[in-house]
Amino acid sequence: MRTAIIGLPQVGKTALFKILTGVGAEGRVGTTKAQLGVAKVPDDRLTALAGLFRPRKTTPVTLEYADMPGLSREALNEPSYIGSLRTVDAFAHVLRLFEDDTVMHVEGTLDPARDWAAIEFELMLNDLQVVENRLQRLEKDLQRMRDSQLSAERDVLLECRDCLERDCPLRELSVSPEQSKLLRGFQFLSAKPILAVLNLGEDQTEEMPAILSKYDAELASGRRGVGVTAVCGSIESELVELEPDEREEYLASYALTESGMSRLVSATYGLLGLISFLTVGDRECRAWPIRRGATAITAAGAVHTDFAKRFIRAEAIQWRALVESGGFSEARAAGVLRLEGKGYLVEDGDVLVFRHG
Ligand SMILES: Nc1nc2c(ncn2[C@@H]2O[C@H](COP(=O)(O)OP(=O)(O)OP(=O)(O)O)[C@@H](O)[C@H]2O)c(=O)[nH]1
Ligand SMILES: [Mg+2]
Repeated sequence: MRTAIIGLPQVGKTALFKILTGVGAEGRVGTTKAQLGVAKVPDDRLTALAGLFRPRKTTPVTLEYADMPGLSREALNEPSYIGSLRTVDAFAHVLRLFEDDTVMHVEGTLDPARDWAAIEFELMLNDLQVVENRLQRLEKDLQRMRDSQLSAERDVLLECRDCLERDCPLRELSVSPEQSKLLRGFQFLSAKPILAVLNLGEDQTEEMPAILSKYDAELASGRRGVGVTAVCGSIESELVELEPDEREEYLASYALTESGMSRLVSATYGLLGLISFLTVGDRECRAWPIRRGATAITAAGAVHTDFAKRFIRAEAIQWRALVESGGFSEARAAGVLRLEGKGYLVEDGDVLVFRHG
């Protein structure tokens, strides 16, 4: 799962990318290629389970992030830039709220709502071009022959065009599962889930809750596929230099509780429609990503293809019940360990043991 960090020039994308992934990004000025790195998805449940099982290894879920150069109309005309945007699963759109006289904002003034709209506009404009090109071809083809598949495609593309012309991103368009299949190959930019990342100055942390709710109402409320989170890049970059036990104190001095990076990654995860199940043992405790609504057999296949092929049953228990019981045999004795079949809908935080032939 890959998320592209996008936004106008000089809003703090690369700074956030470095903190998120620990990957340096020197010497990439002027390139339109994305830099890739991975971030761990923070998971207290995994920590608690590792406390119980004392495994040699603890493996969290990781998400891939791509640091993109500042998004401009020119960049959007660059095929390699567009290509790297099309293939991602989601966007994290960095919006600048921090003041810094040494690095001017491209527009001269700070206005996150304006910047948000500017990028949304570029995404939609690009999609509209793709839609119109395809529609032209389709009309020609449909004049020559009748084809129900092609006319279904034309119908849904007309709906897309209508939506875009109303200034409405494609993530808000309701389509049937069949239509959604027809659209998948286009990898429309405005159809991807997007997280607004408000990058605050150090002096704004006390107002963070108020700023968050303001932009949540303005950008995300009532909209599908949009999330809002706030970070403070400069505090976060200090934070990664500190020992874990010093972090809490440092955050508290800014009236903050949880690291903004943890919130950012968790928010991306939710927006991607992912939940985690866990596997445990004295060798490894591990969190696994899976689509919300996936079944036990899909979970088994994520761990090992053989587990899915020779699936018999899954033992399932919520992580907290397992921790509170103190182990599998205790949980089994207490009757809180369940036996589930292939079609069981995995829940976030389930610990699963696969029985296979
Ligand atoms: N005060 C402050 N400065 C920041 C913050 N984040 C980034 N900066 C500064 O802003 C400038 C731009 O940061 P980058 O992370 O390179 O921004 P970018 O969005 O990647 O820029 P482009 O890739 O050129 O579009 C740098 O000088 C950073 O030091 C922040 O949270 N607070
Ligand atoms: Mg950058």
